[in-house]
Amino acid sequence: MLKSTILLAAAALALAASPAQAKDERAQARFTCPDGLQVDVQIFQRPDLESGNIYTGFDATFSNIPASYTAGHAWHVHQTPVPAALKDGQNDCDATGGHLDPAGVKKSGSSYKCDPKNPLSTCEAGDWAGLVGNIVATSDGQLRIYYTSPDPAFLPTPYNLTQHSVVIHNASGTRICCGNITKLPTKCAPKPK
Ligand SMILES: [Cu+2]
Repeated sequence: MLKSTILLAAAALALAASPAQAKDERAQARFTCPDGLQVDVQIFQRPDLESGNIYTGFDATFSNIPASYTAGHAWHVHQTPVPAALKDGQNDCDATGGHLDPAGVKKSGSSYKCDPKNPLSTCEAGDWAGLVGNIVATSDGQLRIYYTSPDPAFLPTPYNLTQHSVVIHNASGTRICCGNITKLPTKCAPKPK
C-alpha cells in the first residue's frame, strides 16, 4: 500500500511538471570592472514541485560598488557574447550588440519604458535594470538583487542566456564593463526530508 502511494505521488509530480522540462538549470556571469565593481549574477531555472510551475530568475550580487555610483548605472543582458579579442586592453563591450529583446518589445521610433509590473509587453528580456533597478552605491558597497519572473515565459532559460553577455553602463550610458554568461552544472534535486 505504501509503495503504491509513493508511486502515485511520483506520477502526480511528473504530471505537474510536464510538458515543461522539470530541471534545474544554472548559469552565471562573474567579472570585475576596471573601477573595482565586482559583479556576480547567478541565473536559474527552478521547477516548483508543488505547483508544477517553472521559475526563472536571477540572484545578483554587486560588491565593492564605488561611491560615485548614484542612480544612473544600468545593467542588461546584451545580444552577443564579449569578443575574445580585447580592445585597448579591456573587454570590448561595444561589440555586444543591443539589449536582448527576442520578443521585439522595443519598437524603433516609439518611446520605451519597462514597467516591471507588466514585463511581457513592456520590458526587453535583457533589461534587468528596468526590471529591478540600477546599481547604486550603498553604505557597505554591497547590493543584492533577487528576481524571479512571475511569468516563466518572460526570461529565457539560463542555458539560452549563455549565448549572450551582461553589460554594466555608467551614468551617461557608456558601457564600462561586461562579461559572458557561462553554463553551470545542473544541480541535483534536494533529497526529500
Ligand atoms: Cu546595456
